[in-house]
Amino acid sequence: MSDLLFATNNPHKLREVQDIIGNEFRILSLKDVNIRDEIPETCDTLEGNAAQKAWYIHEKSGLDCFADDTGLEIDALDGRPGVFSARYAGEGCSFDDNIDKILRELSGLSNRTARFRCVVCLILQGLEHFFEGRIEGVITHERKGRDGFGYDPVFLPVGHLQTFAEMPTYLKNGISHRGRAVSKMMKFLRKA
Ligand code: ITT
Repeated sequence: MSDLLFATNNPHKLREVQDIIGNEFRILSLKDVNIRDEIPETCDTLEGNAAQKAWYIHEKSGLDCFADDTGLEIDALDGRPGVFSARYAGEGCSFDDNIDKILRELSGLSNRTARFRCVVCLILQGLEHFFEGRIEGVITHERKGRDGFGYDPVFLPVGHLQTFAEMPTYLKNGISHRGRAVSKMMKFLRKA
């Protein structure tokens, strides 16, 4: 089984990706390789940030690795929070602060369509490869469910009756932006 280092400081993402990949590869965390850095994320696109995170950790560790940058794009907010999803309500804000902010901005608006877009950048033998996954949905009027993380309690994927936070992880992973992007990466790795 090969090792692949996942360049993330988000433990929720790590758990999801370990579940998606199963035991085909062993996913190493930054803890496993003793890297405790705050990874720089200063680009204004998901692609740019995914590449920045992956190269930063590749250069530190010398290992094949990948990073994921994800944004929630809300149509009525011209695609915000998008690349600013993590700190939408300000530096040091919580998931709850971010949800409160989007619910406030959407209040009174009938168009609540949105999508999660996830870009994975894989550095394999010194070359970068990109994989994208997206899922369309709507932003609910209130939080529902306790699982997942981030904006999951207010994201209702199209064709489903449960928000991402109400679904068991395997169901979210089966249809999610991250599940789709990582599955594309796996397909590529099987052939590499
Ligand atoms: P790393 O950069 O260390 O991977 P991060 O949390 O900063 O962790 P992102 O910049 O990609 O990662 O994530 C932006 C934010 O988008 C994240 O903090 C969550 O609030 C939200 N988010 C990402 N994936 C999500 C998901 O699957 N469900 C709900 N919200 C998600």
